[in-house]
Amino acid sequence: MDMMKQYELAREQFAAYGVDTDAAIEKALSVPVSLHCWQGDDVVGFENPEGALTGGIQTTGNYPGKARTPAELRADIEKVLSFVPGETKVSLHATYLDVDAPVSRDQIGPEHFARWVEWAKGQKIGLDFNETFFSHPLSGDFSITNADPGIRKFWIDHAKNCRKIAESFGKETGKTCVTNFWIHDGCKEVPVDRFAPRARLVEALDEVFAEKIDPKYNRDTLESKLFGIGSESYVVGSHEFYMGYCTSRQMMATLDTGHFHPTELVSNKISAMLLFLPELMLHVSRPVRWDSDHVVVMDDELMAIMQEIVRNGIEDRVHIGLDYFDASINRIAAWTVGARNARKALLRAYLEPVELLKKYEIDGDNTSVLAITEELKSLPWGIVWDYLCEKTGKYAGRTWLDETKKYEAEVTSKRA
Ligand code: RNT
Ligand code: ZN
Repeated sequence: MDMMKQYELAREQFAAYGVDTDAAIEKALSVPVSLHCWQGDDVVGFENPEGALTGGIQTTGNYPGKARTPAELRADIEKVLSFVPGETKVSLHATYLDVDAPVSRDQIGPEHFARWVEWAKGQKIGLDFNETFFSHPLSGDFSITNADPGIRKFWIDHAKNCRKIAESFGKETGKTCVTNFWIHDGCKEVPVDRFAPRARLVEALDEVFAEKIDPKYNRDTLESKLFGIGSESYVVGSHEFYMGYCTSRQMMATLDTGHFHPTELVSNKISAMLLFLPELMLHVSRPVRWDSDHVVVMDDELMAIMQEIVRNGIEDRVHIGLDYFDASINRIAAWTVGARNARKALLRAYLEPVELLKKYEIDGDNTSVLAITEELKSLPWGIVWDYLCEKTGKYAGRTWLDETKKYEAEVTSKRA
């Protein structure tokens, strides 16, 4: 049966629940999803390609073919973009600067990202940004919260410069940049003084954010973490720390799905936090037993997160970004699987009869809520997804994988 016929049958099945599949497709395509540049080269960046990854994060695997230069990374991202439907942004880290001679992190500016901006304009996509506090000689256990004022100043300058870069991204691309601060600072054992580094973090952040930047161009967000490798006992920027900081400063906070106790769910934090914060950023990842950053799959938590956004109509207040890094499989495929899953989960969320379910719930008809939500799980949403991909020219079904294998044979496998 051809796809159009299949789609028409699927459309009827959803219509029986009062769901308009065409409208769902349009909405699912319109929500921005930010593609993280660091899946392409195992979070190495171009500042020091020989340098070790520090800060308590780790990639495992040595699948051949990672990008070695900004040009290679851009080519790989273009490949991924050709497989991923809908409004997509690209998220850069400060260490992904594109320069001919080394630049110190406290000296970086918009000019060091000019080639990325030109490229983004050509692709008609927006850019997001991340400060890089890890993988640097001055970033051991404590970077911006270091007791040494000189080290603190270095990172404060880095952060201030990054905000100017982010502002330029917003101005140049015409799409608001979201700048994420993830500060790994912490330690293996419980420190005698837990207060002082946290007090220094407040002071440093206040200095970094003292300069107001038009939110049309850049918005800053702060990412908490429970623990990392080597910072098992104490992380300065914990969830409670940023909850307090962001609430008192009315700033955005980032929730990474891997940064909490294994039984805590980010999907259940969104509504609670948005009653006190203006906006949230999500780092959609997949923790396997710990913050392992596995490729995002279509699991219950991914669905629950997208349902929270769609059921509550908070698309404008929640920024969706991907954050994982798998070096054990083809990196283009890793990127594509996760990015397509995020979009697919959004589509599935838009295919729910939300008003109907809310009405059952308010009427106390929990029987219908359970029965209908379970029935919805086996409706032919996969056909609607294939149709969405076909309609946008982004490869229905597994066809993108054949293209990825071709690109591997012709391009990535030839990289030393
Ligand atoms: C680390 C954080 C952070 C990083 C990226 C590379 O635990 O999740 O977001 O993954 O900045
Ligand atoms: Zn993250």
